[in-house]
Amino acid sequence: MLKRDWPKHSILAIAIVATWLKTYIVYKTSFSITIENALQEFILFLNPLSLLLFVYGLSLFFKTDKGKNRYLIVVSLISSIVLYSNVAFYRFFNDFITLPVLFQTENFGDVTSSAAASMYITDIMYFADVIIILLAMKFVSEKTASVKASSVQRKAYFVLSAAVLFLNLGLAEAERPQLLTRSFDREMLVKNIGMYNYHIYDVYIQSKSQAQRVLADGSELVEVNNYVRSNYAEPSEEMFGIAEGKNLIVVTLESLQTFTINSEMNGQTITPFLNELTKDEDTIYFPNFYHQTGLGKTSDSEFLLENSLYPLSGGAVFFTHSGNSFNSMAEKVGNEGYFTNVQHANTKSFWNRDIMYESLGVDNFQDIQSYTVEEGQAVNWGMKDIPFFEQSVDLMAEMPQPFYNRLLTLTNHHPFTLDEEDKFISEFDSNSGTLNRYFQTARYLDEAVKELFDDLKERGLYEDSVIVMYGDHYGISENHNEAMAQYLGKEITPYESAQLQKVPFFVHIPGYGEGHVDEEIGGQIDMRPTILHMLGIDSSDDLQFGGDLFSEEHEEFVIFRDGRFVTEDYVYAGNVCHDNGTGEEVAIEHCQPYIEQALTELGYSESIINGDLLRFYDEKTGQLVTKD
Ligand code: GP9
Ligand code: MN
Repeated sequence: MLKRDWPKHSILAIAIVATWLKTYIVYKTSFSITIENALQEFILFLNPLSLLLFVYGLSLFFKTDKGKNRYLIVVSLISSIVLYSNVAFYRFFNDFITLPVLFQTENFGDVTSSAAASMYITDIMYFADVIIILLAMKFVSEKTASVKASSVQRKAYFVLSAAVLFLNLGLAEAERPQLLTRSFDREMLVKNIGMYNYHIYDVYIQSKSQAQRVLADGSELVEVNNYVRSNYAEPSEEMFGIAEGKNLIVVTLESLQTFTINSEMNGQTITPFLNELTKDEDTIYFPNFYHQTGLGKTSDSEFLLENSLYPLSGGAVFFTHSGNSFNSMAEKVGNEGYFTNVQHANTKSFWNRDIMYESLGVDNFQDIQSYTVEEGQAVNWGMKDIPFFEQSVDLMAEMPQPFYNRLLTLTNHHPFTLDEEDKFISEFDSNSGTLNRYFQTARYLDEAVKELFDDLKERGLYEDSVIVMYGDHYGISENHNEAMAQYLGKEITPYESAQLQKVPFFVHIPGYGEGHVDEEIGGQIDMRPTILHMLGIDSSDDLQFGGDLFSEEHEEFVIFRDGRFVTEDYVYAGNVCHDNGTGEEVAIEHCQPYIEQALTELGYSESIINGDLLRFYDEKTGQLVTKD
């Protein structure tokens, strides 16, 4: 029946329609793209078309059927691979792929294996268009032997494809003004210009940032420097130098969010030890502290900690700019005679840490090679936190003092699996296994921290140290909103989502005696100045965007990496200005000045990184230097 004469270029038309519809179906089924109105839905539906028309259309230049068919198959395969890679990546990272991630050479193996864990045989459906095109080639015979289109036809065809592109861009511009110049949000890009165009845009942006480094000459720093100077917060007299000469131990609490602290799940306490700390006389606890990480997750939090710069909007800065000059906290305390070290029981190349730590001036990195993982001591991503802390403290006891040592935990990491003997509480009962298990791994992490404190005391390291602990980023993504809503007993609106980006921040100073809960609103960008000042190290000449949380002058304005922000009065999320407290929408004018400032600040930070501008800055004198 199919073997009758079909109109000319039927196969081309089938290919375009098949890939177009498939892409739209994949958008709807495999990503959580928020659609607010019919126009947005229409843009989403339309957006794959322009590029498909263009790229498939190039087949019109082929002289033979065979060449044309081969080309169509190759295009459909490549587009399917691009789309499917995004699906697999999204399942794990809740984000779309950006080019630098693909250059994550060694580490990419680990990340892909994590993404591979969420691949299924039924995923073959993501290649449905390739199959349809193959079938069409087998069963459809086109009317004329010669497939070559006349040049007039071709011209008309490409004018049509350009028209679709302009229609798409026009609608996108109407829907989201300045999308391409201002957007920090990949979802917004995919939603408006489509997955395929987004990747082209991404390639463009990444090449541009490479070019930026080459072209930068340091003059850009003048403006940034003025901005940073005018925002500098004088240290608090009481806290400056409070931990001078002490060892500095910074613990990264993997995926720990503030909603677990001082709360219960089905009558069970989630973090008993950390709860005690919030009331402890030697601890200052910050409940209004936010993570500011992007795609680089843990590594972004490390970047914020070390540099008080924002991580990048696209890709992990640990990968893309590990060759840059930095003025890290490690380097600074190192200059004060500290031995600097990082402990993390994972392969050294993960997040490109081995290379980046060199750039950050970390003296030594104890990776998985420094640990002995006995039978039963590994789960999920690797070594369990309890034996990790135990061995870490042994290693710490050998270090020259004073030291600045960071410990990166791992057990409370997606997919939050544990051995039976490490489950101290039972699972939650929502429809999300991820959230259900998260409470148990968070409880395990809490237990591990308790043992860390004990181990430090046993080893005589505790008294001479200050212990800082922070949650690195969310553990529960928006994919689990329904389950989170069940747990919190309220709907997860964009406002609530922003609140869920709170991560705990603890400053524990043995012998301090004036511990309290500090309600100051802050973020990870503030850690560096806060800590440096506690150690009695001046940071007034540093190019950093954060401020000392203990300072009277600290500004309560936390900018998320994606452009959302929180101030004392407002929360800007989902492009809406909310009252910080009730969550109710308020007039956008209230947020407007902060929207501008957030964009400026993120832009400055981005230009420092992209232009590798710190190579033009002499941190000892606070002066700009003109040559490389
Ligand atoms: C990996 C660990 C976890 O070494 O830091 O990384 P994450 O996925 O949380 O960024
Ligand atoms: Mn992490």
